[in-house]
Amino acid sequence: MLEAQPQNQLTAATLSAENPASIIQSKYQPVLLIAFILSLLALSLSANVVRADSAMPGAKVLTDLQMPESVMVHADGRVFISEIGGFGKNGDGRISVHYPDGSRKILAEGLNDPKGIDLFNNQLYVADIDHLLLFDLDGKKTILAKPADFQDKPIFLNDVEIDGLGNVYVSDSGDENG
Ligand SMILES: [Ca+2]
Repeated sequence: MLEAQPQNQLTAATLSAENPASIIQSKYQPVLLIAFILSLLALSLSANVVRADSAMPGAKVLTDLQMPESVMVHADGRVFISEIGGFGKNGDGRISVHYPDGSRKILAEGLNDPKGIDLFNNQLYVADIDHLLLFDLDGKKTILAKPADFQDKPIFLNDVEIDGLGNVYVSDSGDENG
């Protein structure tokens, strides 16, 4: 039988009564944090987003992004991208929206270091360091979870995923020690 890794923690906190979904916090092992940092370094060297099928000639490349982190595509073709801006610099993060016709707009700005994003019921969930934010597709912001709402103080909220029931899962990579 496998024994649980002591550095892996899985905790849960319940959101407000209006939203019965739960937040699952998990802390990755340090090696994953290192891999994440390396991926950030790679992104900072090539700050754009390329469709995975970009091996095809004429593939579309999205540029002029400020340390892009996560990409989520709406069923109607809109592409949402979290942009960290300066890593560790607050207030310069944003969410941009890129339309199939090539136009773009900023859905949200003034964020800190937004990372994981997910779409559910036409709302965009955003993990921003120690807050879980929710934006409607017009950019109206709701704070879904602040630091005190988590069982363990969030340090480095990273990925976010919503299951089919509306439960919200968010990973916390922790500090340099995991
Ligand atoms: Ca930032």
